[in-house]
Amino acid sequence: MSDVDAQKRASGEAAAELAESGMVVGLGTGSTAAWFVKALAARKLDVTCVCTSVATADLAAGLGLRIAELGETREIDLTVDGADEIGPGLSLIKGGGAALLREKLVWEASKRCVVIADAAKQVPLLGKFPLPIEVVAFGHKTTQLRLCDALAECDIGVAPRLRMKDGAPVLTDGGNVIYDAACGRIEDPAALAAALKSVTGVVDHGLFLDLADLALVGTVDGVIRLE
Ligand code: ABF
Repeated sequence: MSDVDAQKRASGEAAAELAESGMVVGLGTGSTAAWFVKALAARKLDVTCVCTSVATADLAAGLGLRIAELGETREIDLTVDGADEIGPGLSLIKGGGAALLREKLVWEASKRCVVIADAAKQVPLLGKFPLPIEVVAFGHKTTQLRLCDALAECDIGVAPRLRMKDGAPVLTDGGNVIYDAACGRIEDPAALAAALKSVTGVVDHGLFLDLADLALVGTVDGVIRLE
């Protein structure tokens, strides 16, 4: 197992210790979240899980976890999920796994959100990881033009690129497309978030601001807590 995988595993397993029987637990998406799901299942707790993607739902069901749809349970007690970048104030970039919309919906419905990651995800300033932006598929090329204008208004002079796989646009679980904006440096995440959400055709974006309550980061010296 690589150092990065070991760090992801350690952070996921540490997060699994936060769960208790009787809880409603939100399950994130990605390889780090998968370690959490496996560790949670191994604890054989009496929990009900709400999943942030079809992929996570498949993993959780295969491990025997009870699954419910978002909104069909009482409030979510604890959501644990990965991230692509962890910046100042636990500001995050998420969406590398194309699950940002369902992730954000589950996070917004949770009492407590814990982000898990390997050490490389922690950055002094958000933006090196291209910012995922979820866009309605209908007329998305026209939306991309308006996205360029919105980014320019935030002094980010880049053109977001349509995420492709095997020669076709990547579609999210919700049937939308993803544009990735290689911002480089995001000096004012809140301003950028507001500008992106004002663009007709944009469903949401990968800036998770003021949503994480705790980060558990796997490092060479063990798991550190960031609050
Ligand atoms: C998911 O986890 C995504 O939002 C994010 O892009 C991804 C990180 O993937 P990994 O844990 O595999 O590095 O929540």
